[in-house]
Amino acid sequence: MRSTVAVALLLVVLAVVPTVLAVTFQVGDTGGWNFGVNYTTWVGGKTFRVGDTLEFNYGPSHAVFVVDKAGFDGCDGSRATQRFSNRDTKIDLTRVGTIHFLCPTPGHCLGGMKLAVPVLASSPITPSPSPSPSPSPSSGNVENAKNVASKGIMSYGKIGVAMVLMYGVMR
Ligand SMILES: *[C@@H]1O[C@H](CO)[C@@H](O)[C@H](O)[C@H]1NC(C)=O
Ligand SMILES: [Cu+2]
Repeated sequence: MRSTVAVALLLVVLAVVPTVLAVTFQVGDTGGWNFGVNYTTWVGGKTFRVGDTLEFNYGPSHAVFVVDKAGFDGCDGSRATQRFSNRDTKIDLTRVGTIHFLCPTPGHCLGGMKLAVPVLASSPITPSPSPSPSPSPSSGNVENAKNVASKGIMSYGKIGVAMVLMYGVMR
């Protein structure tokens, strides 16, 4: 009986820990995947890592194509490797490197519906110590620090939920 509880607790911990630092980004924030959002600006200051997810929300006049850099630069979706039009598209970031997207509706990519997301390696479980102050800290560093901080808060939240679950199991 006790060992069953112990195994259950272990499974909860194993299920929670790997996802502690994973983040789902709403592409375009409240603007979604749409006209009128500058996706270069949206990407700026964010840190994307393997294990994170991009969520595209959009209306029926749009779609999401995954293209290579040439397709991105030329707004050419004809050689897309993935095509989605389900209005709520979740893309798991599984590889380091830049992943490119565009909307294939005529004129939309040229109008700005294109997105290039630089993906870094997955973050370690424990956040690395903040870099020592350099003579001219860039605003990028500040943004990164904020990102790490919010991920840290998120992980505490999930650990808190796990502890509440464990408490329920143990009672
Ligand atoms: C988006 O904003 C960047 C600056 O952050 C600017 O260089 C670029 O021209 C803008 N793109 C569009 C389509 O307005
Ligand atoms: Cu579109």
